[in-house]
Amino acid sequence: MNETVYKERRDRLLEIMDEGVAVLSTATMQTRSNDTEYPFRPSSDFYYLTGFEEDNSVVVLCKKGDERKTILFVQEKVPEMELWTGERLGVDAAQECFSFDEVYGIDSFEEQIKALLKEQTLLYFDLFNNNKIYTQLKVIANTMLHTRGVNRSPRTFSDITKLTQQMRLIKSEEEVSLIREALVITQKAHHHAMTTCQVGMMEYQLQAEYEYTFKREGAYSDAYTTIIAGGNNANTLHYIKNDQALKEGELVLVDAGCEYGFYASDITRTYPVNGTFTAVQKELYNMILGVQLKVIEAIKPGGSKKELQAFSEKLLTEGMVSLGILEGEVEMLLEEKAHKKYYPHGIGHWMGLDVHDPCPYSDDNGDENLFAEGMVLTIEPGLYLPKDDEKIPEKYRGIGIRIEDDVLITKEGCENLSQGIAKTVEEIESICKS
Ligand SMILES: [Mn+2]
Repeated sequence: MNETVYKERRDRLLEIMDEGVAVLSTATMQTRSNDTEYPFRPSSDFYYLTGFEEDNSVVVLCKKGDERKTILFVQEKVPEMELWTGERLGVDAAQECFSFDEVYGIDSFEEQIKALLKEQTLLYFDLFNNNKIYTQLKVIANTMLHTRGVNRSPRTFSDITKLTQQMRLIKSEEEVSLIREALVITQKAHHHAMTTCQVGMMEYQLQAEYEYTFKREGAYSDAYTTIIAGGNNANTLHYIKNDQALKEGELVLVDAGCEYGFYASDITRTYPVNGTFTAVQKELYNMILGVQLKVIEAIKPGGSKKELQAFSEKLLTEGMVSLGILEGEVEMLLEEKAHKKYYPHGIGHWMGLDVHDPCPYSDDNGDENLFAEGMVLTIEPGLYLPKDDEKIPEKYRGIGIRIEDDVLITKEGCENLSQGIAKTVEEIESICKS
């Protein structure tokens, strides 16, 4: 994205924050074991405001009277270090390439921040993160508080992520294009895996087909750990062991999406291991698909996730009654929450820089955030029918099905961003057999 996009976001944040200093650190490198580390990924809020991808960096925004100042702290260039870990942009180039008022080496953070906090009483940072920068801030604020001669020092801490995550709720066109790019790759991965899937294959082998496509097509990585759940494993919602064999006559539930340009995609498809749905599987699958399509159709600006949740619960309960999975009056069953046993999760979630974008679902009064143009969410109804549940007809036991798409709220209604990914029984069977 163009650098001006990030500058505009910083300007917007400066506009909505109260007078004070805001500090956001990027993520820190995480140890995997001994001296090996996980690949680095910037923290989403930091990236959203800076577009800067290197670790060991911090952004500071200052607001005082009419004065505004933005500062980026970066890892300085150290040639001996670059031999091992690669070239860094460094202070001078960062000053040139990015439109911050000032850029400094990270080593001067403490000294600089002390000066900036003088005569300021409000300090914004990520209150719920234990990053060392934030710990350091609290120590500095405490020292200032107890220093004779300092009249004003920050004693009010406020959560910066409340503001950034509110901003992240509405996606710009550029952000939506990155999600579309991610979905192009995720579509290829699902279709490729459907053609590769066969009886006897291990779940991790099918996972490898997804990861292969993600990497081959230039995705940064998967946006979350891929779930490959054959047969009854689909009834464990966050099944990521992926170490069992895929069996004849069973379905496989795959929840997989790549991350592209740091934007997520999140798609679940459930398809037959051998390429052909049985009559029973088809019956259940089409019921859930019908629900998913109706829920998507109901999405429009002014609507809410709560409404969609209730709608999906009603439709799935009706479906379960018609198939004999639940017995009784739909209204009664809904009241007793009988459906929760087989549909225990939400209809969807915000998606963006994070697969579960941490944007608010309600405001400070507890009122729901109503849908508006530019919001992106997933729609993922599912039913999970454990193999040892004797309350349900035997033919359905051991089946778990979820169907998930990524949807953009538009001016008129919504656009299913992942509509190109095979979803009907006919489309899936045709790709599985090709
Ligand atoms: Mn999801």
